[in-house]
Amino acid sequence: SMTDPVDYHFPQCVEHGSDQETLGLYPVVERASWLEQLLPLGVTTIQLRVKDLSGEALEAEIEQAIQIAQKYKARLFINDYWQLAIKHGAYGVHLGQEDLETAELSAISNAGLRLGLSTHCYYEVARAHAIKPSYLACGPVYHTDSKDMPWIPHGIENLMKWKELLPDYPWVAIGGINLERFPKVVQTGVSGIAMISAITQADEPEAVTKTMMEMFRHE
Ligand code: TZP
Ligand code: MG
Repeated sequence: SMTDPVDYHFPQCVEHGSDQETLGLYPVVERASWLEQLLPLGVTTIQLRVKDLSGEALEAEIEQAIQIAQKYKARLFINDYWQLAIKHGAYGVHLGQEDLETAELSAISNAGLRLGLSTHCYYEVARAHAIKPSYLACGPVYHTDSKDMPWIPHGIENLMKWKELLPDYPWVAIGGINLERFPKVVQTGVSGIAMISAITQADEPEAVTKTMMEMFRHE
């Protein structure tokens, strides 16, 4: 007989339905030292996305990021390394669809960690929905130079469409979002706005972060 393949239900990251709490400005960074730089400014959600370390150096970076996030009571999502995220007690894990082939979703959910999933097209949105993650990320909204992407940027229009299709998830917008585009993205009503280069390549990362947090608050 056919059993329901969908038995994953991840804890939500925010009280859904409450507009009090959103994921907010969501910097994606490659080193733990960024957390010490950004979390004191009031950033509440952040992702550690390490692509160039392995072994002890990788684990040390993850452990350090988790410690800093706990100190500032921020939600830290670990990209890719779900076992290390579980081992060291991160708030959550962020995975791409390709990671679904190997990640043990039940282990993540049993450990009480949140799960964020990337989606890039309608099919991936449907597949992600079957897993019932804690949030859905939609990207790239605009062209990005930070990651090779075979997808045409969605623009605000598709982001809105998908968000309306599955309104019960916190949505996170990512890809090419900078200070100039930020207000437009805020207006879509997404829960979180994620970025790499607009913060990590900025001349004054703290100033940019503060300005964007202010824009989010005043929407
Ligand atoms: N996933 C979709 S777009 C993207 C990722 C990891 C890169 C975002 O980087 P940037 O610099 O904010 O465009
Ligand atoms: Mg991945």
